Amino acid sequence: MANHWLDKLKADKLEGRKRFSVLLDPDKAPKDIKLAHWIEEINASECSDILIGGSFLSRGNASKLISDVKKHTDLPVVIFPGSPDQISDQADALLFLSLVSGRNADLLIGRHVEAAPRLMAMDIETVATAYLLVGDGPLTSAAYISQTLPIPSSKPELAVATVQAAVLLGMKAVYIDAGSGAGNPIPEKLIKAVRKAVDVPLIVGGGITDFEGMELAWNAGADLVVLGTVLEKSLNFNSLSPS
Ligand code: 1GP
Repeated sequence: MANHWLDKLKADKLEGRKRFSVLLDPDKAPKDIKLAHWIEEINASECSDILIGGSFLSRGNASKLISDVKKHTDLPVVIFPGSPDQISDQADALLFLSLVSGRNADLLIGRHVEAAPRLMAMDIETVATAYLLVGDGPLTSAAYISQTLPIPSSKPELAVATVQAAVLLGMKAVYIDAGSGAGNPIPEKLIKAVRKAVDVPLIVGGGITDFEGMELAWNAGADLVVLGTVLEKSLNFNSLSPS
């Protein structure tokens, strides 16, 4: 399977074209007409990608949401899977996440073994992605559900060693996440340190709520910034444009 999505991300990285993605959580995304309206708004914005997934789904159906979203947009739809049941061949790409900040074997390689036969049989681009949870604030859903400790945000050297190991293992992208709705986004210093350490596309998310936050992450070295909670609360792109 060709690496269309990753190649585009790399090309934009080289050209310095910064991207941002909306993250749709299947538990919280609207349905039917309201979803169509949302996607229209997203299409009309500067948003470059739509990520779909969640670390904990109580009722949402990721596959259905992916098919519904694809009906209304030409933007790349990328799966950000919390579990193998969020895989769908309707998406353009899937972040094949390994939670390298943690020591939960199931999330380092176990779920991947369960998912691999289905992924190999599908026509979907999979992007081996080093996924790091970072933060010291209140426990996030991602940290709780994964039963892992995040990397302390004041320890960029731990994040650096982790992404270096991941790249040596062959991972093609890095996603540093403060967790959905985090009180504090990833600190600039840590993003800069990771950016300096490895040359693969860098995705940053968690707790970013406005254009200043996006700009700070981009300027520190993020290639793709992810926003979920702020847009779930109100799908308003005004605060996400330069003032
Ligand atoms: C969470 O990085 C994403 O995994 C987005 O976080 O919901 O805080 O924007 P927010």
